[in-house]
Amino acid sequence: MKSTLITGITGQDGSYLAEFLLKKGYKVYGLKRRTSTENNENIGHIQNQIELISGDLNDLPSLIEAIRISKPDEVYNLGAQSFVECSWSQPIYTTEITALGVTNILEAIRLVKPDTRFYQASSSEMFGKVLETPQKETTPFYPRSPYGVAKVYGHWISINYRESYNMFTSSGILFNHESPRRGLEFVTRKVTNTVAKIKLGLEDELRLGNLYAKRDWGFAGDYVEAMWLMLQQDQPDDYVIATGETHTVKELVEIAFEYVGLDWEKYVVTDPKFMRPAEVDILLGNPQKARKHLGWEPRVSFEELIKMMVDSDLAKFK
Ligand code: NAP
Ligand code: G4F
Repeated sequence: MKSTLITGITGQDGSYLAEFLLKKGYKVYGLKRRTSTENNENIGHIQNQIELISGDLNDLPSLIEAIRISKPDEVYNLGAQSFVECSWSQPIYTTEITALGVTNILEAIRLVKPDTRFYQASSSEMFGKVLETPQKETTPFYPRSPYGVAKVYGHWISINYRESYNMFTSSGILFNHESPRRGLEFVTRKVTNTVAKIKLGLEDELRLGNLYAKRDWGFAGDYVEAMWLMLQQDQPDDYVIATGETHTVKELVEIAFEYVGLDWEKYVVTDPKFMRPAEVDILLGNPQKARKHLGWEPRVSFEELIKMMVDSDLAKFK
């Protein structure tokens, strides 16, 4: 039985990946930081099949202990301060977790079990003010937020451990991926959750920032399979994971409102509070390399994704 350690197991991707690896027959360990109130919403349904280890990406001894306990064949480093907007109000914390946290977990692996295969959750946010469209593995980075800068560090330190210590480290440069388990602060879930509330008479407006930003949005359930595939290859490498389609926030809003039979223009209010100091205007990924080498394809379309999320939020409030 293969053993795996997932950091960020309580998050959106961590929960889908844990489900995926359990089905593959893995022994699944999850690193979980201490919180004063329970936040096991995403993993409650599998909690008796996984083992949680208390630790924090900012605390090297706890990571060393987590590697000692789990003796992992594979580590998936999904833990991060992952909300871009928050990275301007908490830039140092974001750097400590999203950037230095990667070195901490790599050091723990190097010291305790250097033959562990390592996945780093890199991000399309690294492309930022894009220097080429569509973006691929060789597109230069131009991050536009403290989060994006931290992810560039995490990406390069993973490559550096591959080259310095011959460790098996692969990074997935994942474009935005969403699901009913997405945090409420991200734009897709904010929209689908508020649309459900408006439909049920629980809310009467949706306040948003930039409606013209474009993102390449896919389904998180599809994307965790790509993470696993990367660690099954003969050689470590980095891959863009995306759908190859881009849509504006406005299109997302239109689809969600139309699905419940409402006119979005009656409810959406633009609020400068949600505008960012520096925006990423367009992301569009080229997943050709993943298609060719991993045999990976996204399955859920943009429209299906939004409808799935609206349905889930409607069911929750009903
Ligand atoms: P998420 O839902 O925000 O989950 C983040 C996870 O990290 C949570 O489990 C969180 O724990 C944990 N975490 C935060 N700070 C930590 C710390 N100091 N020590 C240990 N764990 C900590 O994010 P996601 O959407 O699943 O994304 C997973 C990873 O992929 C992240 O690294 C993200 O930056 C990256 N990524 C995401 C996307 C996307 O579109 N979703 C795209 C590209 C890259 P709590 O539950 O305690 O907060
Ligand atoms: O949903 P978002 O907050 O996601 P963002 O900033 O693209 O970051 C996500 O994807 C990255 C991959 O590219 C990940 F690395 C990162 O961890 C995270 O998962 O915002 C998407 C777009 C932005 O352009 C934002 O300005 O939506 C725009 N937007 C417009 N109004 C809004 C809002 N975003 C949020 N969160 N809230 C709004 O009211």
